[in-house]
This record gives sequence, C-alpha cells and structure tokens, in this order.
Amino acid sequence: MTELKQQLAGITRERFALDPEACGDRQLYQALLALTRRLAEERPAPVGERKLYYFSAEFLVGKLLSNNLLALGIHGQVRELLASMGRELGDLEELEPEPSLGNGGLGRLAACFLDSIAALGLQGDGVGLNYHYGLFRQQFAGCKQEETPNPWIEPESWLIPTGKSFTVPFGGLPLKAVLWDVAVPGAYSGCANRLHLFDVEEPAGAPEEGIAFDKTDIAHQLTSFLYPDDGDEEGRLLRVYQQYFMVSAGAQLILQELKERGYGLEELADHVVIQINDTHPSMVIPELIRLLTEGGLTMDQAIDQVSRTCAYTNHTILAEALEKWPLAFIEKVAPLLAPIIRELDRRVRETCPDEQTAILDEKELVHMAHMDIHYGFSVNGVAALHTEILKSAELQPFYALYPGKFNNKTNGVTLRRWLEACNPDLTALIDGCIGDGWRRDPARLEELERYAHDAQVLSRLLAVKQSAKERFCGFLREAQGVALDPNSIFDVQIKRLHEYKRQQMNALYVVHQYLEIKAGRLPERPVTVLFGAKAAPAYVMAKHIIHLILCLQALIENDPEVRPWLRVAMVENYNVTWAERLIPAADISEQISLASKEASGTGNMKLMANGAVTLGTLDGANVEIAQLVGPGNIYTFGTPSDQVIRMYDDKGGQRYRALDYYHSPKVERLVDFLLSEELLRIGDPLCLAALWRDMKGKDWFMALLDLEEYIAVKNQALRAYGGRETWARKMLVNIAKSGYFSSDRTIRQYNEEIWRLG
Ligand code: 26Q
Repeated sequence: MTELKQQLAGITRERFALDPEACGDRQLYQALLALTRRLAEERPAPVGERKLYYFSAEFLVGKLLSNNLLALGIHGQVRELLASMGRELGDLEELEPEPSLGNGGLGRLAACFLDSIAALGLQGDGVGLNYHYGLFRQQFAGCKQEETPNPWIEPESWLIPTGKSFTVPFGGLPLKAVLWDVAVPGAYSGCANRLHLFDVEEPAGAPEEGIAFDKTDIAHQLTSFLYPDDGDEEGRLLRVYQQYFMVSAGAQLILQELKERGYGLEELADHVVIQINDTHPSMVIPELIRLLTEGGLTMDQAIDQVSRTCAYTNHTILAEALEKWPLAFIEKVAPLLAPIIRELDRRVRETCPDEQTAILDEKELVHMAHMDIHYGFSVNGVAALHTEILKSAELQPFYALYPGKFNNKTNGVTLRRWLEACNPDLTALIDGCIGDGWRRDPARLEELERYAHDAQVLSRLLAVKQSAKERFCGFLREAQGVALDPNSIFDVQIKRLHEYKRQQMNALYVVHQYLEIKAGRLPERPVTVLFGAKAAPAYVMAKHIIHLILCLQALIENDPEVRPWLRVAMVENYNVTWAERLIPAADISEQISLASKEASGTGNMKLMANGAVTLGTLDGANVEIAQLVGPGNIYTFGTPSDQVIRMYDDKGGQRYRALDYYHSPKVERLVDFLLSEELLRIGDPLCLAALWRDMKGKDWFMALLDLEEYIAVKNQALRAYGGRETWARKMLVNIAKSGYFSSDRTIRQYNEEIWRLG
C-alpha cells in the first residue's frame, strides 16, 4: 500500500471504521479533505525579514480540493489512487461546496494573489472575514433572478481552528473576534501561508427565508453575509462594523506576531507591509496608529511607522464606488478612531489646503481613499490604462502631491487554476509542444509561437476546444436541462452584471441577429451567446438586463426558425466553479465595457489563456492584450477612453445624449424591440419598459454609442471563425502571449517594487 493510501485509510478507519474502498463518495471526500488540509497545515511558513499581510474584504477562493492537491504535488497520485478503487476525483469534487467569499474580480484577484505568493515562497498571509453564506445563490424563475443563501461551512471544511481571538472595541459592545485559518500551500515552494478569517464567537444560524436577516443583531450577524457590490445601500452601518472588525482584529494579530518575532513597535515598518485591497480595509490605518500610541509611541512616531507600512490598491474609477463613510457612523462603530481620523485630516490640511485632497469633507464624510493615499507609501492601479487615468483624472491632485507613490501593477491570474486545473487537455497539448518549463516561468508560453504554422498542432488545438465545448454542454444539460449545439460558435460574456460592462449591448446584438434571421438573412454558422452574471440584489437596472437576456433566451428557444442559427443561454448561479467549466469552452471572449470604466478585468486573461479570441473595447487590460497579440489576433472597437471621459464632461458641448444615437434608424429598431409584442408576451412589461426608457433617455454607460460598430466587428469575428486554421493560429497566439498575465509575474512586481519582503 502506498504511503498516501495508508494515510487516507488511517482517516477513514478512525472516522468511519471503514477501509477507503468501502467508503461512500461523501465519506471519501471528507477523508480526502481532512488529509489534504493536514498536509497543507503541516507545511512550514516561508521566512523573510518582512512579512506581508494582504487585507481584503473578499477572497473568492473557489473550491480548494483540486487546487490544494496540485499545490501539494499529489494531484496525479490521488487521481491514480482513486482510479485504482474505481473512483473519480471529479465525482468527489462535485460534493465540495464552493466558498464564495467574494463578489467577483477583486475577490478572485485576492485568491489568485495568495496562490502566487505561496508558490513564490514569499511570506504573506491574507486577512479577511469568515462569511457564513458568502455571495448569494442565484436562481431563475419567471425570467428573473432570485437570491437564496449559499452556506459553505460544513462540519468538515477547510477551516482550521487556531485558538486565537482578539477583542474589537466597538462602541457600546466590545466583541470577540475568533480566528480561523485556511492553509494556502504553494506550488513548488514546499511552504504554506495562511488565509486568516475572523468570525464572531456565536454566529447566527441559517436565515429563515431568502437572504434577509436582522442587520441590527451585530453580535451574531456580523459575519453572516458578504455585501453584494453596487447599489446596495441597505445595511451600510453593518458594513462599517464588518470593516472595523476585520481590521482591528487583523492589526492586533500583526502586532502580536511582530512581538513574537522579537521586534518592537518602533520597528513595525521594517518587518511588516500591509496591502490594502481597495478601501474596504482602510480603517487599518487609524487602528494601527491607535494601537501603536497605546503601546507607547508618540503620535508622530506612530504615523511615521504606519505610513511606511501601508500600501493601497485602487480597483475602480467609478466615482459612485469610491467609499465615503459619515464620520458619525465611525463615531458609533469605532469611537476610538474618530479623533484619530480628525487628527489625520487636520495634519493633511496643514500641508495641503486644497479641499479636494481632504480626508473629511464639509459634510463630515470620510474619504477612505484619501486617507490611504496620504498615509500610505504606495498607490497602485491594476492595469496600465487604469493607472494612467488615475494619475491624469480621478486622482490627479494626489498625483501632483505624491508622484513617487503612484505605480502600476497589471493584474494577473493563477494559471495553475485557470489553465492546468480547469483545462488538462490543453495543458497536455502545451506540454507536448514546449515541455512543462512554462509552469514556473509562464513567459515561456511564447515558445508555442514556433507552432503557429504547424497544421497538426493547430488541428489538435481545435480538437481540444471542441471537446471542452462538448464537456460544457454536458454540464449545462445536467444542471439546467438546456441542450446546446457544441458545433456552434461559443460567444461568452461572463462577469458581474453591471451597466458599464454593457451586457445590454450584447443583448441588442442578439436582437439584431434575431431580426436578421427572421428576415431570411442567415449567418454562415450558428452562434450561441452565453452569459453568466449575478446582479446585486438592489441593483434594479442590472436585474432588468438579466430579465431581458432571459426573455430573449425563452423567445428563441421556442422559435424553430431562429433556434438552429442563434441561441442564448444564461448560466444559472455563475460562480468560480462554472467559470472553470465555461472558460475552456469559449471561442470568443466578450470584453465590451465602456472604455475607461473597467479598471482591468481578469476574466479576459483567463479566457485568452484558454484560447478564446477577445472581442473588446480598448479598456483595462484589454489594451495590454491587444499590444501583446497584435491587431490580427484580437477584435477591437469602440470610442476611445479619452473621448469617453470628455463626453462625461459638461464643458465643451460634447456631452453624451442617448437620444441622438437612438434616432439612428438601425438602433431605434433594436431598442424598440424591447417593447415588441413577441417580447412582451414573455416578459414583465414594467421591467422591459423601464429598461427601454433608460436606454433611450439616459444610457449612462453609452451602449448606444458603440452599438453599430460592435455589431459590425462582432460579425467580422464570427465570419473569421470559419477559416479554421487561421482561427486556430489566433487561438495559439493568444495562449502563447498569456504568460504575461500570470499572477506570478504580478506578484514578483509587487514584491520587487512595493513589498521588498527579502
Ligand atoms: C463597497 C461599499 C459597500 C459595499 C460594497 C462595496 C464594494 C464591493 C465590491 C465595492 C466594490 C467591489 C468590487 C470591485 C471589483 O471587483 N472591482 C474589479 O476589480 C478587478 C480586480 O482588480 C478588476 O479587474 C475589475 O476591472 C474591477 O471592476
């Protein structure tokens, strides 16, 4: 018996008094989870002079079983062991609940970063909250989204009890923060870091109905739910409670570890660096100042240490998403911080009297980002274009004050999850061509370009894509009873539902194509337009857009004339697990945000690495993708970002007016289809009319501006798909150039230019 089998048998015998062979799938899954957790937990932590703490309100880790087996280097062994018992790892993974501790991009980025930090053997832990329900589960009923809770913590989970706890000095009710850890084993490095998740002592039980809960019962509900982004105004106070809970406990943990490592408080900046992931953890700055002064440092010394310890990452230029909290909230939640924040503001005003850069404004709102920029040593954007826009527009007054603090760190994704684990066939094809050196040095994927004219490799690439499409069809049929045509072109838009991402523009393309087919103008080849998206529960317009897409899906499913040529499918409950199934199957990657609005995007990188060709605007990291692959291997369109920025400006008479574009004959017909008899028979007239009115009268994110060019360029891409070998070459170049978007590259840059962990 192999050592691995012995270890597994030890667990199954102890827990279930059974040999592994005699266990049911669930028992075997639990035993394998326990074994994997133990092996990861036993690994040593990396060492170094400085330790990183990555503070984030979200860590969208996804399922961990396969991921951790890969990192531990025993994935193949476990698969073989299971096979020898007539079992499949895939079946056991089906039983693992997905920890959805994040909304989307920002949360998934934090998870990719932890993976890379551990793989590079860097000393860095995550600090966040142990949400019990994570992001809601999405269900469709009557062509609308419904939300239900999404519990993920089972008796057997990835959480490791630490026995540590800290008291958080909330106004009126000090609360104990209990620390749970998730081990983060690094591929290749032999080490493991930790994801620290804080929880209340007595978490509330399951909600009785839907996702509603008592938002005033802080002591029990603080960690129940993850806040859905955008528009959700409710529970703002609870959000501040969550933030302070996380940073106060996190800051206390840092100082405890500093002491254990034998250093004094006055040495903080030499041995600790804190990366603040967007402004959600920004209160860590005044909280650390509070703790340092309590520990004997003067205010000047404390501010100096903290300012050399904290670094801030900005993920958005949507003005409405920049956090500003009423000081009155902070006085209620964290009364000890309010005077410190006032003092920080006073000092800023002493040196820079410009009102625009103040921390506290005349309405007594605390501008969290401003606090980070003044009292942190680094400010970074997440793609080259995004950082440039921060410097020249959004944060321009700050850039004038502190040019040296600003830097760019283009996002990346872990290719271990987003290529090796989710697409083993493509991985094998790559290995067969260039060996496996690219895993440690992803830039070496470029060696694939040698095969750009190798007909055999190109045809194998097409075959790999085809089988991924067939596999995806199987998953979707099983889950939703929808049977797609794997021979159609898979045109994929997967991301949170937001007006700036312009899923509505894609839906208008569907309307266009529907009308073309109805008029007898058939395309060369059938297309399936796939969507995956959750809307924040309170984001009304986003929900209307989901309604439109689901109505179009229903309309076409029941139309035998159109269905053979055009299908729409919206994947229910799109999450990390569905992304892992969809991304290998995509032919076209839709990245069509209004230029200047998508800070980076990371799905664009995952899709590219899996051989999808991007159809996108020159926004976020799409700009860098376009530069890398060259104009022949990407389809770009749309109004450039600088022009868009001018169109939001009142000056100069260039302001965007939706009506002007609506009145173009082609556009009007498409928009008015929302109120067509066909659609009104299926959908909710109030929702469709509200969306129609918004599109023609407001269209804040300018979908109508780029619509005609979008339709033209998309058709060009769909036609190019027919030239199979030329298309395969485009796929190959995309894969070859995707190494740049490995989060290992991103993390190396963070370490060399910001963290210097040594
Ligand atoms: C704020 C206040 C109250 C409640 C919720 C929030 C909140 C929560 C989540 C605000 C924003 C978010 C998430 C933002 C996000 O995911 N941004 C994305 O970050 C990615 C990683 O850098 C980028 O690739 C995307 O472009 C960016 O949209």
